[in-house]
Formats: sequence, structure tokens, C-alpha cells
Amino acid sequence: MPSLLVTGGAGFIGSNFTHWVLDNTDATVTVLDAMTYAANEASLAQLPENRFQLVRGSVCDADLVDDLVSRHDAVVHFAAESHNDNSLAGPAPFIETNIVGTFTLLEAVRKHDVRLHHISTDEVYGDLGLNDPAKLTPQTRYNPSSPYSASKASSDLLVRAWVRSFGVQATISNCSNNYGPRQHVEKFIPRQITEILQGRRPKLYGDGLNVRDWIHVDDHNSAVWTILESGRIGETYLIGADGELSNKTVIQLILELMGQPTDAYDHVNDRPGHDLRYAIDATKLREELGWRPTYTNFRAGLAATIDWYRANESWWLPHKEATEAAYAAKGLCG
Ligand code: NAD
Ligand code: TDX
Repeated sequence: MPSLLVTGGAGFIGSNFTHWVLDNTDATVTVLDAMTYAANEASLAQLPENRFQLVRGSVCDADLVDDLVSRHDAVVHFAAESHNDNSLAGPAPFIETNIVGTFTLLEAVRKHDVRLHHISTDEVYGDLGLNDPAKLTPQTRYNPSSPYSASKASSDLLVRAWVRSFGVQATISNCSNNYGPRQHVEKFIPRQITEILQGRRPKLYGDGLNVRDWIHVDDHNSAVWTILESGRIGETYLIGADGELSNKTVIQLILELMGQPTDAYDHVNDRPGHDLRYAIDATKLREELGWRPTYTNFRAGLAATIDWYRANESWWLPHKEATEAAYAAKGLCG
């Protein structure tokens, strides 16, 4: 029974990954999470006590990280400051957690020779043109646009250097935009769903033609597990499920699925430096490791996600007011 240390496991993807591992494998999971504003302990409620524990602490705490790493078979590193808009308003915690935190973890896995999988984002590659036939591949040049994506790019480069120089047993994955249950209400899809549930109108940045490549979080989870089990050490795998849609199309679909007129949204100020389009070519992951996504119908996945937010108001409501107040302070609420 392998033991996993999952950093950032009280956040959106880390908590879904923890549930996925406990449901689909016989591994045990220790979550290390600093429980920032982005964490939600309710996401980890009712997990089996004999296979799961939550440790509150930072990936920047070298002593704590060293001790935890020494007692586990592998580390899956999700912990990060993850929101672009926050990185524009205040980059400092992004540098600390995303770069120094990854460095701290790398030193511990190096010392104890523990397997590491580093979770990253397609945003390290910068954006593609709207009509560009190209997609992002592992060979695409790094060209991050925001403090968030630059900090994630930095962390990826540290992992690559620790593999090459110190023989650390690590893999990296760069995934496209995730959606699904337990995503913080600051993010695009949950923000719009919960605005409508509260009787307000969705908010589209700029003209809304920007394209994101959506993947259901459980497809991300299965891909990470596949890489952890069969990925080649030192390799980078891109994770995506051919889910390109404009933000405007997604807002219209949310409105339709929630029984509202499809033009009942507001245009608000655009995000500075707003990346135009991401699109992942996941051929390497599909052909080398045989991974396939399960949630290929975005409309069905989105409808299930809307149902989840309707049924779990107690999960998101305590975070909603502060999130919208923060957007108002940034001028991103209309
Ligand atoms: P999230 O913001 O929902 O969760 C991040 C978690 O990390 C939170 O629980 C937070 O408390 C924790 N954390 C923050 N600082 C910490 C620290 N110093 N020490 C320990 N824990 C800390 O983010 P998410 O959307 O779940 O993203 C998880 C990872 O996946 C990130 O590395 C992100 O870059 C990457 N990623 C996200 C997406 C996406 O669409 N959300 C896509 C590709 C990659
Ligand atoms: O209210 C909004 N209106 C809007 O039009 C919000 C919050 C966002 N947007 C736009 C901006 C983006 O084009 O929607 C798109 C998605 O926005 P976010 O949810 O903030 O995601 P993004 O910036 O694309 O980054 C996400 O995917 C890659 C995650 O937050 C990152 O952690 C991940 O690396």
C-alpha cells in the first residue's frame, strides 16, 4: 500500500485528487496544506481515518517538509497560489509558495530519494493566437505572461534542474483549465454559477473571446495517477482533453443550463495581460502512457457541476462575499 504526500490537498484539484486516490487505489494519503483562503476543510470531510490525514503547514517549512517527505513513498505537489487576478494585485505570496515552496520540496525529495510528481499549468507556455492552428506541446518555448504563470514556470525549471543535476526522481505535468466540484468561487465557472444562484448576472472580462481548453478535474486526476505509475522520470507530460471554448460560449451555456436568457451577462473590465488562448496537444500522454479522458461531453460535465454548486451552498457561501469584495477592489465586477 503506497503512501502519498499530497501538498495543497485542501484546494480544488488536490482535494479531488485525494478523493480519487482513496476511491480508486489502495494508497494512503497525507495532505500537507497551509489552509490559505483557497483551502476548504469541508472538501476533505468524511474520508477514511485509516487511510487519510491532514497536516496543517506550509511547503516552505523546511523541517516539516523534510520530516513528512522522509515518511512517504511519493509526493504529488499541488500546493500553490493559483489565481492570476490575485497575482496581478499582489505577487509576493506567488513567489514564496510557488517558487520557494517547490525548492523546499525538491531539497527534501533529493535528500530522501523520494519520487515527486510536480503539478503545473499550460500557462507557462504563454498564449496562442485565436486562429492559430497550433497547439501547445512539450517542445513549446516557455513564455509566461502573468506573475502566477511566471512563478509556475520557475518552479518547473527548478524541477528540471534538480532532475538533471541531482538525479531527483521527478515528473512534471502541465494541464489546461480544470472544472468540476469543489472549485473556489473566485474562478471563472464557479463565480458565474454562484452569481446566478445569488440572483446576479455573470461577469465576462473584455469581449469574452479568450479561449480556454477545459478538462474535468477527474480526468486530470486519472492522468496524474497514470504519470505517477508509468511516466518516465525527467519527462514533462501535457494534460488536456480537447475542450477549447471561448469564455463567452461558456457563460452562455451556464445561463442556458440554469434557465436564464443567454444574453443576461455583463461585460466588465478586462484582465491586464489577459492570455488569448490555450490549447493542449496531449498526444504524448495518450500514445506513450495510453491515457484517455472520460468526461468528453462538456455540456454534461458542466450541468453536473452546476448541480453540485446548487446542492452544496454551505460549501461555497461562506467564501462568496469576501471573494466579490476582493473583485470589487480590483475593479473586476462591473
Ligand atoms: P487552489 O488555489 O484551489 O488550491 C491550492 C491549495 O494550496 C490550497 O488548499 C492552499 O491552501 C494550498 N497552499 C497555498 N499555499 C500553500 C503553502 N505555502 N503550503 C501548503 N499549502 C499551500 O488551486 P488549484 O486550482 O487546486 O490548483 C492546484 C495546482 O494545480 C496548482 O499548482 C496549480 O498551478 C495547478 N493547476 C491548476 C489548474 C486549474 O485549472 N485550476 C490547471 C493547471 C494546473
Ligand atoms: O469573472 C471572471 N470572468 C472572466 O471572464 C473570471 C474570474 C474569469 N474570466 C475569464 C478569465 C479567463 O480567460 O475566464 C477565463 C478563466 O479564468 P480563471 O478561472 O481565472 O482561470 P485562468 O486565468 O485561465 O487560470 C486557470 O487555469 C490555469 C487557473 O486559475 C490556473 O490555476 C491554472 O493554471
